[in-house]
Amino acid sequence: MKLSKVLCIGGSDSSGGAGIQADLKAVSACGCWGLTVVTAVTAQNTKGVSGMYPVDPACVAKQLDVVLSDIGVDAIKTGMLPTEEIIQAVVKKIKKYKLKNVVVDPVMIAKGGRALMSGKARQALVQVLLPLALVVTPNIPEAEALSKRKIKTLGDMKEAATIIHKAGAANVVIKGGHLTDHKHADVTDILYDGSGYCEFSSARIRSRHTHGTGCTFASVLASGLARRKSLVDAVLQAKITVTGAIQRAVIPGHGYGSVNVF
Ligand code: PXL
Repeated sequence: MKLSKVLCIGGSDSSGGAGIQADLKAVSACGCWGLTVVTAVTAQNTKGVSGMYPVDPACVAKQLDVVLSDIGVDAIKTGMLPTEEIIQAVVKKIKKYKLKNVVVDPVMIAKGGRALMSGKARQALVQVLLPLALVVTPNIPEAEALSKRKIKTLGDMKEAATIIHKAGAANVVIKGGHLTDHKHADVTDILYDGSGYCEFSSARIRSRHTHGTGCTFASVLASGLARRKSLVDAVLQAKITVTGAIQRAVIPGHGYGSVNVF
């Protein structure tokens, strides 16, 4: 069988729940081969992030060159990109190697509130990385930051998706888990492709043990694309997998638990 390869570009989470550790677990659960380019090392446990150390952009560029010149990839997923210089390095290599199936998870803030990206990096993400994305996967706070709009309802989510699409991403998935509009018992994620919306709903699971949901979602989505699923099928698979992973969450420490993809 052909090996489907997914390159995960992001930060290390020493607690094992999010970041490239979550990415590798998700990609492996999907039967794909995961490759990693580390952009930052975080020192964190289940109670929060206590240190954040960006990697030298030249080191990011070197990791990308060596894997892409030899191994090649079927899809890539970006997560934590802490600085503008690292984003520029990633963008340069996406262009150099003409990478397709680019999934951008616009990681901005950790669950405990710690910023994982500088203000300048946010701007660079919108200006130079979003235009290269096949799909971008913000949660509600990230979609609010990207669209500069408050999101309270499903209608607001749809409006924000059109704004983020206009900013350059070919397709936009907004995940509804953080929606405060608790009129609905369901969590609805939306996919907007520039012409229409697809809605993906599941029953809300009330849990605080959700560390790693965003990384897992985007990695399963990238794995689906690597395996040549349609975008709609890959998003559906991501939704189903993350919902199950929240139900099976593990609580390895004394704070928040993490999703469990296996
Ligand atoms: O879930 C976002 C995320 C991504 N990458 C790293 C993280 C986190 C959240 O804590 O630590 C490395």
